[in-house]
Amino acid sequence: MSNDTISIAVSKGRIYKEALPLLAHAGIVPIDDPDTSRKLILDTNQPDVKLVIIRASDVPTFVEYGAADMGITGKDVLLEYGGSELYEPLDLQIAGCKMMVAGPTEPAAKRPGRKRIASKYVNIAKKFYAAKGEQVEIIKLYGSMELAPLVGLADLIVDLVDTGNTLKANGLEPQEHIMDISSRLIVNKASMKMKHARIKAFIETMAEAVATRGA
Ligand code: PRT
Ligand code: MG
Repeated sequence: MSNDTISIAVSKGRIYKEALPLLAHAGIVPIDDPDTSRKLILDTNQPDVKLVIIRASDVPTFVEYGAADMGITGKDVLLEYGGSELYEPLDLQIAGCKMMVAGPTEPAAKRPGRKRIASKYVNIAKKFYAAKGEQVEIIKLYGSMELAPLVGLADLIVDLVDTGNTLKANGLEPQEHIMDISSRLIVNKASMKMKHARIKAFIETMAEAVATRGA
């Protein structure tokens, strides 16, 4: 992105919706609506601030490579991404949920061999079971994790849980709490240097918005 523009990468959906009031507090109001517009770069009321609309899991990549100066994404995505070439200055305390192990309410007969865990979050799952010293087989899925125990693909899943309704509807229940998840503000390292005053001011007003909201 050009030097006189500040760009913020954000996924549409719940993170975008919950970030809007915080951005508004920082004086940033998008002009286009990502639900009705096909634009991937949204103009805002501030001519030099743009929102880049991308998949949640692509946000760290865009920010690390400087395709966006900053980004807003879930801690789950950041942990799974793994790279350390990003600043993570602020917990925005939005899009909250829990990373959990879940399994059938009525477990099927035990299969021989290692426990199988299906997840989109293979790195988080690996780390969790390694820390427990438990040898498991992790199976990578890209969605509909809840299905895996129902069809005998896996014994358990590692997934995000909010209300627990999705688990319940599929005969599953939460079993172990891995960690709390919320969305974070991330910043490209070069942008932090080159656009320091503006980014610092932005982080400060966003921090203020988070504090005000929590009060
Ligand atoms: O495009 P893609 O599908 O990859 O992204 P997305 O549509 O999932 O993005 P979006 O906007 O939904 O944001 C995803 C981010 O929101 C995650 O990375 C988390 O940081 C955060 N978040 C918070 C959640 C949830 N809560 C959540 N409940 N992401 C997903 N869920 C899923 C959950 O896994 C379950 O399948 O929503 C379903 C409903 O949850 P229950 O427990 O309320 O039934
Ligand atoms: Mg989704």
